[in-house]
Amino acid sequence: MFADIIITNASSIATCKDSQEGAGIIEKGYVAVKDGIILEVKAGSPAEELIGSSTVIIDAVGKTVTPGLVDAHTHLVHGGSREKELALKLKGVPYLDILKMGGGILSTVKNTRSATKEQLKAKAAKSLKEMLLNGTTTVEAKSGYGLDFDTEIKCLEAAQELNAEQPVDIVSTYMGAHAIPEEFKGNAQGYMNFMFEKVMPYVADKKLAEFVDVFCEEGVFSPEEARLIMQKAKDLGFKLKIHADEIVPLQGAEVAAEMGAVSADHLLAASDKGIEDMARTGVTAVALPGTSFYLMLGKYAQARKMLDAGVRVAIATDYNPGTSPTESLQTVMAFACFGMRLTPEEIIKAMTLNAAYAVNRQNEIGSIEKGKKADLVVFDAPNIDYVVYHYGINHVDTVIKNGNIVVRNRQLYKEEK
Ligand code: IZC
Ligand code: ZN
Repeated sequence: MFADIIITNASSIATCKDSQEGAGIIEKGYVAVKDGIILEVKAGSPAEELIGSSTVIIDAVGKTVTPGLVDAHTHLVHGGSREKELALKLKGVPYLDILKMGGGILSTVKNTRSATKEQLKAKAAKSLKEMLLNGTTTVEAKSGYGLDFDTEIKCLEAAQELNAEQPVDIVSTYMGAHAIPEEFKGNAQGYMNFMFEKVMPYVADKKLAEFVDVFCEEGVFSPEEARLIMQKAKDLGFKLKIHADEIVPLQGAEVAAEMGAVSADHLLAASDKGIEDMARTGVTAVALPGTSFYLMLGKYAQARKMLDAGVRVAIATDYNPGTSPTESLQTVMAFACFGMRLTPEEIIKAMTLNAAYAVNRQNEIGSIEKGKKADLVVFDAPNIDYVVYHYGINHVDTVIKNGNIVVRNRQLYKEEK
């Protein structure tokens, strides 16, 4: 059988297979793709039978091949930006105080409500293009900057339409429980009833999201409220995520385990018991070290401790206008290494297979193995250590999505899906 595409002569291939130690590195090998699926990944050179007259050969001499990167936590669709809060942050005003003053998330809510769906799509499309050029082939995208019915639906529809219009796959999450809107100020129960009765059944019915996420934090949603929201989501058939123990320790990791969440995200203030509970119940931890850096928290999630406890750890950008304004997983690799002290092999696995677990796509994407989708990145770097070490720039040379070349020589190659 002829392959459609063969990436040959790769210096290094990080297969990121579950069964392998570290990132399952193959030195000097090739990857063959047929009909959008990975056909073979091996050391050495491809057999003659694989190469037909129409086979596209990509010479990866001196380069590193990895699975397409999976960004398992973003707030992709939103209006406006928050660079004006930088001055306040530098004066030492805490994130939760800016939110209390009606800034923070609530200022992005104003900008998102006043934007049209087309405007939101145009802004998000720019981010998706940036992501693709930086090696991201699947992205999780949360709503949560609308909070009212019309704007939440507008944002989820924008994500759904973008999913069909460009190459990056989007996994949608409804996050009405991101903040309590001004119109329900002091009435969390009223806002929850509104989500339960009006928004969540509609989102479920129209299949606008797979996941429901809750911001469990002091002054936002309490663990008791998070449980109620997660239970309602489960009853409607959604899978669960939770922003847990980001700033104040509230036993969010324990709530994630108890409710059967697919992932718990942030976890800077997670307790030892919470970490044990996550390991026991198979909750994937999503660490967001770019956010720790940007909030100047002076600490990171205890990713090493979680890994040692047997928790699957993913790493994502948390791309959002308030606490992590970057689309680049490569930028976040630096914080994961120099902040959380993870190795480059641990980091690439956390941004591929483990991230695929965090969005429930582990059977289709996240590793280079026969039968998985051909989502692949070729980095212009001799090994994965080099990508992390030479930080602050984009090393992506080529991206293959669903077996199609979408980035080549650092440029967009073909835009259709
Ligand atoms: O807009 O501040 N933590 N949500 C929860 C955020 C940060 C995003 C924001
Ligand atoms: Zn977030």
